[in-house]
Amino acid sequence: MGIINNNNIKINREIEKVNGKELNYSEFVERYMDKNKPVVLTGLMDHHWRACTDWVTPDGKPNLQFFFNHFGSSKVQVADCDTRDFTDQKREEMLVSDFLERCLEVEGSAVQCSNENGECNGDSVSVPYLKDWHFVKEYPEYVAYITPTFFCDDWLNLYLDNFRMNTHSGSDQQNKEICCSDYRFVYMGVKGSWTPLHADVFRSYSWSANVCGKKRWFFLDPSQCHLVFDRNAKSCVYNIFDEVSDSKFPGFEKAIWLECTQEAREIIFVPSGWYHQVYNLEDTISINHNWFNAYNLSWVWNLLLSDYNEAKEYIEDIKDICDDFEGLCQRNLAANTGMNFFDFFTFIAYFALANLVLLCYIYGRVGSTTGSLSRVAHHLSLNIGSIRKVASDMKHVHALEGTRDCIVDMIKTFEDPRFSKFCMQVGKTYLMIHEQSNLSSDFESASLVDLVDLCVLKACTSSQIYTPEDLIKFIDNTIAELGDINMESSVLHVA
Ligand SMILES: O=C(O)CCC(=O)C(=O)O
Repeated sequence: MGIINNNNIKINREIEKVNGKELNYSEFVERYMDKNKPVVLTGLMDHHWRACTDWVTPDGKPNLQFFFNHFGSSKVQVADCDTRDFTDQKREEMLVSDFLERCLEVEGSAVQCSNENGECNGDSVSVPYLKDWHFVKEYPEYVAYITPTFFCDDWLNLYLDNFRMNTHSGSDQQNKEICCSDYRFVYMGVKGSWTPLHADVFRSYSWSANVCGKKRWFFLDPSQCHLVFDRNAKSCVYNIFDEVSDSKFPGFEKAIWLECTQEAREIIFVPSGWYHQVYNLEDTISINHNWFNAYNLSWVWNLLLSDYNEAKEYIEDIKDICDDFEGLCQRNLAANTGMNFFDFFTFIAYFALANLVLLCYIYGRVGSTTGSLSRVAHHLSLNIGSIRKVASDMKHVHALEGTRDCIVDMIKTFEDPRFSKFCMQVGKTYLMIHEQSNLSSDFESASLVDLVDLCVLKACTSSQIYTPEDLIKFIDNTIAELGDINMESSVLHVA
């Protein structure tokens, strides 16, 4: 398709739409996740999603009464789509019941959206949009949906189900404020509600499933993202349908967008670093997860590094009068970005350890990594390779050199019941993804010693990891110890 000019933006083509039932896991990885390419998937939201029945009326609208009766007392964040607050919309905390009343008010008012760009006419009643509702955390017993297998290799949520982020960020109060319990959300918005232009938190992937309603998405390939920033590469266009100042955003007109309309029961995969703006064309409920894994881990590290440099530059003038300038930079990074270098390093160290434990398990169980578990072993090797590569990039960062805090103490970690549970969950996830769930009972055990001979791992290095070099050494020693395991070349030969 040629370039269409939609108001002031150029749209090149639509996002591919594929029947998810006709795609297997490795095809999804190869065509979309690894290539960092968006896709709309149909056929993955069957009737076994409780959300698709309980939350929707027979005529396909959000069942407001159901939410009122069952979840009315939940506290949620509601954006006022008409009011900008820096880079986001103004948000207010309120009860779900109050949000639902606002939705009814909007429905009863004269406000109607005149076109599919979400532009409204008539008297302005602010358009409410419930966002970022941690529904799974709040209602763990109510299983509203099953995460499709394509999106299960989710390190972010697996980690946060067992550990907290920001444990190195200062006071407890600050921890409470910053701490994000998970990145699994429900969104609910009336027709005309929308989300301004942004790229996702941590430059993670996201998937977004329409339980009911319809969304229109506009995407910008990461290679073009500089075009929506100002000359200083600091501030980003807020709404691509505003009059965008040519002198402030000189590249904007050159940007070429992709678009798509996502219908009810379709899921969109949003790759890392793609800026996007989204409109609800109808009253819509969606489920939305952010996640990352071996394929986009370097995006997360690169974002942290660039946000850190920016945070540091911002307070450079107080460097000489600040007792702990580096600590302040890290606290600011955690507050602004959601994690700092130490959170991230702890995160990757735990994942490295868990993946190595699981490789030892496979080796101990079947004596090699060929045979039925070979795809799982391949996946674990790929994970370790990706972590090693990122750790290798981290080596050069001054802020992480010679840190005096031990990031991971292996002995203590192996004894920590949270780590055992984490390993079991990671193990079960890969068995499920690679259709080996018949072995899942191995991961019902509460203790790691039932799973693997920890001596192999304990023998590999000193028990404490302080720096990226320590982590790399630990990985290399363990791989060497496991000897003839058929590891990915990426594990062994990363510079
Ligand atoms: O559905 C929306 O309004 C926004 C969702 C979004 O931006 C995302 O999934 O990253």
